Amino acid sequence: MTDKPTLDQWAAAAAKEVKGKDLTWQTPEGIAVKPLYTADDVTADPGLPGFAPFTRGVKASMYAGRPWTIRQYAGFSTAEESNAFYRRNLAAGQKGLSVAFDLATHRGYDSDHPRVTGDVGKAGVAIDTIEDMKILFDGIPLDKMSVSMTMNGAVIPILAFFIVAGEEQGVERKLLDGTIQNDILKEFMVRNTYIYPPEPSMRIISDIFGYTSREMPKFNSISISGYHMQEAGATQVQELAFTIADGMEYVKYGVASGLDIDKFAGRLSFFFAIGMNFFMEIAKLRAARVLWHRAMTQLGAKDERSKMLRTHCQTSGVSLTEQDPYNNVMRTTIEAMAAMLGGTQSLHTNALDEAIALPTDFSARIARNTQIVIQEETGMTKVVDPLGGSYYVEALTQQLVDEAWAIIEKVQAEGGMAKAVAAGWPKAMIETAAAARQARVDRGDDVIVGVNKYRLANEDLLETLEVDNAKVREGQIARINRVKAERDSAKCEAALQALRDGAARPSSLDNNLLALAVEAARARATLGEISSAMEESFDRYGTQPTPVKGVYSAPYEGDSRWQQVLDGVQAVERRLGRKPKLLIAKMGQDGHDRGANVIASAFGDMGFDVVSGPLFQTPDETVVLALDSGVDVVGASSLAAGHKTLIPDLIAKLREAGRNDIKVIAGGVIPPQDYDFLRDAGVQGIYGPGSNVVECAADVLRLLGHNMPPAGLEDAA
Ligand code: MLC
Ligand code: 5AD
Repeated sequence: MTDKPTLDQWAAAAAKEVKGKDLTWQTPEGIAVKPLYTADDVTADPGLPGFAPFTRGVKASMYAGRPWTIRQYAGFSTAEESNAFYRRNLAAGQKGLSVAFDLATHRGYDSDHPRVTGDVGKAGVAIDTIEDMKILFDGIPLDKMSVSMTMNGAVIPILAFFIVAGEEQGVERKLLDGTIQNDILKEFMVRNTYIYPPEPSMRIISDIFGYTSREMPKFNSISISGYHMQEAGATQVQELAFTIADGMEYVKYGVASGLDIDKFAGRLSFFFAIGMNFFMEIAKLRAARVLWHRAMTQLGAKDERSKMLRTHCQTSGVSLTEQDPYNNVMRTTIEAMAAMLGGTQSLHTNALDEAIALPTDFSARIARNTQIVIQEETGMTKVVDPLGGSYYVEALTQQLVDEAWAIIEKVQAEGGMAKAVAAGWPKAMIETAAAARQARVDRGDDVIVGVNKYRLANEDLLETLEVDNAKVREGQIARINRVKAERDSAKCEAALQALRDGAARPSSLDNNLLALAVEAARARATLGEISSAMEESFDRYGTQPTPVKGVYSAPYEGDSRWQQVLDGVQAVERRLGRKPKLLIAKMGQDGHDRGANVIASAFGDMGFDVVSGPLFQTPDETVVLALDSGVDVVGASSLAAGHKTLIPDLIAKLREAGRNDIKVIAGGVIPPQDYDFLRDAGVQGIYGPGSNVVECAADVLRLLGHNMPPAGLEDAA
């Protein structure tokens, strides 16, 4: 009988095969993944599903008993169109609803507000009054269908409309089933659809916890979201740590507002992104459950349901590509499998046209069927936590718990997440990770098929969804006017006045903002009116971007193309007698700022003088900033489909000011079908997802009259 081989013998055999090459993989979160895991790496017993700390899942039978909810996030144009889309999807096998609102709604503006002309109906559905909300759920019984609503800024009017829509359908509040995102801390960190400053925003959340725990026992009062952190560039450890720390902060605020922890904590839910690092994502969901159980035990919860982390997941948008978009179907399938192997309760799978536009019926069908095929054809749901006991997955789970807990402890030591967010270091950590990732992709160190490797010479145009935003806006304005004409204005004004007074006074059992807004919704107050009533006391919040320095440039040291661009910038600088100056402009209510921040960081590192414009500007405000700052180029970053309205408007206004010499370029999620339209309007460079930032800079130098050689000729140059 031969002896069992030892680990040393294995190591020697492997080293021989690869001639001594180090096979350890350093992941972006700084975890050293070894090429082999054995029983020696497993330090913790994962226990059993349905039992604390829920490593293996929150239900004993998991998907063998009931599969996760296929919950596709959707919304565009009007309530009528979105309602019809929902009904088609439900008939085709979707199980739960998830509403995407347009950015005007998110930011508390009615569709007739002058700041939102480019945004109405674009990235989601426009909702101005209870009448819109009723149409949105027409024929969809709110006591039978669970509905998620992604709303954070204008959370009070939207939840009030939802409650009153249920009421007017004949559904009692206690039967309303669903989830409201209501997670403001991550808005301040990464998603940016806040309205009010942090303090009153946290009060709103406690008021919602209070109201829903008393009145809506089946409703999940928050969806504590890491998703947007990963989309903004966070590593999995950062996503995990900041999300759990956000959850702890909300619990502390709820308790401080006088609520019993076990009365509301059972209805807190979570939301994570699932990207392409397959096993890391599976381990992340398992680690999240362990961490939440630990955190809630520490915070004094007694009921096991308060310590049970239930989560929705969405496959990663940022991992998908504009180039060769059918590859996105495979990516999404892999990510969906990671979500299910990690034990999610609910899942959205992205459509293949993610990097270009909102889903069409066709792309939404493939996305939905990705989940249906996994559930109904593969047998994968039959066994609970099938990866439980995998040496690698168990070891990685434990490692993620340890790494994330270290960050959570740092947050706690500094007084909690609200303070950390105000201090800004979590955001800076995420932006650093984002800039580092962009550099790895641009240099080809991280492979993206079809983008920096195996790129197609010619791409076919994909048919995409287009929303006629002017038409939607007209229709919405007509409906707002009708509602205002038909309502009892004295009653509506009294309800709004009560809300104003309520916002001016501290929260209490009988001064609850949601309860007051429900009255205003019944009286047909608009979303904008309800938001403004609170804004009078709370004020509107804004921030200034602060791009990180030296992160993008670090891996480029000694790179000849990089040097060529630096030389180009200096040549232009000598000619102008100052550095070339670029304004990064964010116009409209689009708060997606990962791209803008990464560009600002990278261009800064290359020697450009970069002005990072604030979020939510109008074209007029952008022109003023461009002129006051004396810029040579304006780069408009657009990810929410406002580009066809806002960028031409910007160019027209620059021309009116007599400044045709200022070059305008555009970047972000812009369908290639729109390129000619934008070029005709005067845009001189368009950079979609997957653009190499160093080459964008080379282009800008050409625009500024520098004779920049094409890439690949640096040795000859
Ligand atoms: C589940 N159930 C079981 C079971 N599995 N019962 C017996 N045996 C089993 N095996 C029960 C549950 O206990 C529950 O009942 C009921 O079935 C429903 O299951 P669930 O697991 O709670 O699922 P669901 O209702 O879908 O709720 C999932 C959730 C919720 C808790 C994660 O918060 C949710 O749906 N979130 C979705 C969030 C979302 O879609 N966000 C979109 C963001 S997009 P009971 O009675 O116990 O409740 C975005 C993009 C952007 O943010 O930026 O714009
Ligand atoms: N419809 C469908 N999906 C949407 N997303 C955002 N808005 C919509 C919408 N209106 C998805 C995208 C994006 C993520 C935040 O949510 O996948 O990456």
